[in-house]
Amino acid sequence: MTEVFWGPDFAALQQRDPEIADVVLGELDRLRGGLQLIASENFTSPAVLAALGSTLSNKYAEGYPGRRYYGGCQQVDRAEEIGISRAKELFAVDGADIHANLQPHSGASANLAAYAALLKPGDTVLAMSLPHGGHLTHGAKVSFSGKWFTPVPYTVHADSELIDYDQVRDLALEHRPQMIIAGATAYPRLIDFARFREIADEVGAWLMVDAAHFIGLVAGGAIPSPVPYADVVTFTTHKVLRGPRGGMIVCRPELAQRIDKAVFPFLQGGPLMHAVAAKAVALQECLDPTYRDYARQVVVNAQTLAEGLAAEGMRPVSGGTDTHLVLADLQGLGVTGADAEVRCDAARITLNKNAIPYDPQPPMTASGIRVGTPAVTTQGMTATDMKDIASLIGRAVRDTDGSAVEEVGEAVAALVARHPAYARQG
Ligand code: DSN
Repeated sequence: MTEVFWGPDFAALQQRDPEIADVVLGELDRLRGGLQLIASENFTSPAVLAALGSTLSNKYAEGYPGRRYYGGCQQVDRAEEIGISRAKELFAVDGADIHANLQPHSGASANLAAYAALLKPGDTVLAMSLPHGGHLTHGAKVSFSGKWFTPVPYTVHADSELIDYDQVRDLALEHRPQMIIAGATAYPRLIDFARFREIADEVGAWLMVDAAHFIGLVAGGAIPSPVPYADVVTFTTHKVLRGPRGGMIVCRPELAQRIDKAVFPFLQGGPLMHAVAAKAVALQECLDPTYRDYARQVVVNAQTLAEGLAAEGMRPVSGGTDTHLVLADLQGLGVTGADAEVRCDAARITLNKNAIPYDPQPPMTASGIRVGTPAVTTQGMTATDMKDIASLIGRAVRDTDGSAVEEVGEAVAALVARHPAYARQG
């Protein structure tokens, strides 16, 4: 077997660049020493990290397997072919044929590629409003999606805080969008993809599902798949899916060429082949039956966390969650999302402030927090731990003078010590 000359002990990095080695180890300490509750983060496996840190990073491979603009692509072709075939196995529903593209560098790139494949500049896109849980690339004025296209935002219902499907239909009939997007970054509930398909068909629009947040739950069979309903499904690979940082697209086979050409050469040059290989590793991990248990536990944990936060006076938006994330309204405690984020951070609890629907505060202040269970579930935490976490968040958020920081921080340290992330070997 070929001898691998780099090791997992960072010896080469420490010798060559102690400053950056210190950053890498410092980040590992941060991950191990606190609670990681950012809903869009997770802990990738050592196998994924090994593929990421490999010499595949050196290879130029513009094009697709068997059709490259460079020689020497035999091995990277294998990586991409294996990854594509795993993606099809994982995401095809009832044996239906699908196409997969593993090259997008990120979720935003995947979304831009979907726009480029299906639309022309100026076309109208109906998508969820950013302050109601949508994404920058769903029509925000500061993004390509708002500058080069004509966005029409839909919202959640003021009472139920659920997507207002009647409003989506009304807006679709009024504006006749060329594309409708389902999917969000801060929406805790299941999305009715069949309803979106119906509305898209009624007005002759493409249906794109941005599944970045929940595709891992789909992969693990914990929630229904958008694949049978959407023309194109875009997603990131690093959230619940637990792969490397990056993007991916799954689409109907008829759209394969349009999607592939939009990713390369329209939008990107050389693919990141180390990342493509790492995506293939993550997809294989998702095909393992244990991943289904993981995905189910992520949801159970989020539901328990939502109940615990409610008991602490932090109202779960929409009354709870069906997924991996909870959006909690802190107005009842008189604490802003920004203050809560800072107070939790001081006590080693990492989460983010987040706008809630119809938020009276500006986004950098926000009235809510968003928490997710992908990372803590990877650490092996269960519902009992979620109750403790809710109580620790409650104490940190209410800690106006910093007097509880030490005690909460110590309780967090004790909790993560029982469920170590990236546990030391031996
Ligand atoms: N920024 C990501 C999130 O945290 O949800 C979405 O791209």
